[in-house]
Amino acid sequence: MKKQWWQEKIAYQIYPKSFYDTNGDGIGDLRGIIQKLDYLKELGIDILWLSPIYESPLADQGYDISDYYNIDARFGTMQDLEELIAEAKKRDMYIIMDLVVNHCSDEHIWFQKAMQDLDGEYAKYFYIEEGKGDKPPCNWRSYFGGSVWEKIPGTNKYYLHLFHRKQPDLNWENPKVREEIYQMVNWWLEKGIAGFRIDAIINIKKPLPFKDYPADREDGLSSMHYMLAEAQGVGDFLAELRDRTFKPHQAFTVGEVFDIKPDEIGDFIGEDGYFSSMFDFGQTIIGSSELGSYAAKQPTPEQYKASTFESQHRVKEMGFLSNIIENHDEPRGVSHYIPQGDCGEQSKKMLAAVYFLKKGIPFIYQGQEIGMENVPFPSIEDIDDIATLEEYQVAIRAGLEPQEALQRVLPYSRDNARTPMQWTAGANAGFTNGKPWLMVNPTHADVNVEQELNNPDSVYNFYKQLIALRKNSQYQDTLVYGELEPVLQEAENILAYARKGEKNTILVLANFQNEPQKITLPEGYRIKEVLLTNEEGEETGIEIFLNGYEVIIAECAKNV
Ligand code: TEU
Ligand code: CA
Repeated sequence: MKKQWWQEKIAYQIYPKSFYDTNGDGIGDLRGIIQKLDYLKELGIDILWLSPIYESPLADQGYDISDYYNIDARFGTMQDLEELIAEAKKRDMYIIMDLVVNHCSDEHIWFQKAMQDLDGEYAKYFYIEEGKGDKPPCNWRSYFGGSVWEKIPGTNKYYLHLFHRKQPDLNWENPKVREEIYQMVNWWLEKGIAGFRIDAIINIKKPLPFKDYPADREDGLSSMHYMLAEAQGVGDFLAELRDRTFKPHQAFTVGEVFDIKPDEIGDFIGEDGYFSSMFDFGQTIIGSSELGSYAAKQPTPEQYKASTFESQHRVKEMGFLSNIIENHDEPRGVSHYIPQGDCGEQSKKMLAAVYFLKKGIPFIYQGQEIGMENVPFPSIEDIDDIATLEEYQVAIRAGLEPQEALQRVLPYSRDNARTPMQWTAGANAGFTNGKPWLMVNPTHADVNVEQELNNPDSVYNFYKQLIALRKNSQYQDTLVYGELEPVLQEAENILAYARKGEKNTILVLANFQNEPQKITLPEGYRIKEVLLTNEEGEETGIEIFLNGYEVIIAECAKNV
């Protein structure tokens, strides 16, 4: 694959609302990001992905955009953003924005005009359909619960929203809509941003005409997976988007792509793919249930390993996945993937190393670098996220008692990742002088930036070393471009792989459990030198003793 400017970079996701508040209104803002740029630079970050900051009623935290060309006043001004882009540039850093174009807000002018004239030009920007008798046009279940169809008062017509009813779907079949989108994307790229993370993009193609699929819950509705499996031709839209916008700007783009068909990976992220990269969600979907998150199960280390290798194997030299352990839609990775009771400094570093050194672009989600954990929300009243509130109702409807329902849905709540960034052990974790919009995790007394910067053994400093290692000229070629080969795949709760480059081979050996284990490296591998570990030992050779949650990153000897 041809070398691209972004392949050697490290990316970091900022959730602006919870990053840093500079004016005491309890909401993080763009000036807060500007103030923390040096912190991020010092860590070794190159690319910053900002979750949406466009004008929005924030029904879904900005994933419901009412004006693509404006900044929401709660986050700041266009001048602030321009300053952020310029300040980033001074530090050799790049800003990418969230591109949310499957839907907009019902408060967007297009939708307002559509509702004023259901036969007019703007009505064709959306999906507006006649009901079937007194029923909606079809039985799809929205990602956020209930029908995807919202009745338009005084008519028998409905508009489509795959997400919240305040997020009407844009009609990509209409060439005018596509033109509007390309114009907007180019406007942003010309402003100096380096690219986009592309939201929910697989959903832009609907199999038409609308029809029912088998009901899979008692509500008589069908999950979106059926319609996505049947949809054909999303690639035509995406190729056009690429050619008209991303490609001429050499933008870095990373797709939020679920439900891809296995033979399409090359089309998405190959040499001339629709996107530069796409997230590997293989691990995040382990244990999920069609019944709802109350019925989901935590992944086991063996499942985590299997999924890691499966994703890596599927993509191989075809392209670059983007690797994560969490994002703003997921619980905290350390709480989710490390078996209950075992989450601590050692296991956090172990998880960091195994995901970070896979082939692909490493993404760090804000707070991950200090080991932020899930939040002990005392009650459902403390939850803000619309998806969690719906999952709670699903659990209640399934017959669970309120307390049980809460305990079952909390471990999967999107709000786990959305609480304020923990800067200090002080009031509101140093995030704001006002009242934070969402509660602060009580763990901030121990888990915070200030303390971890000063502790050479902190999770933060481990991340910093991982980043430095991936950028070390001695190992960069191997860690960025080298193939990944699973090692000791059969050994239970051992997650180990080799990265093979022209200059060297690097082994990542992790013991994904609390009990120590002794392993013997297979033929062809012998440790020459440990490059980084979360333990004291300086193991060499082929007989390796691993403590609980120990991880060793080592260079192999040649010719063994
Ligand atoms: O998420 C897309 C999506 O499919 C989500 O429903 C995802 O499956 C779920 O959140 C997992 O918990 C994107 C954004 O990342 C999310 O924040 C938005 O709510 C959604 O699109 C709508 O824009
Ligand atoms: Ca603020």
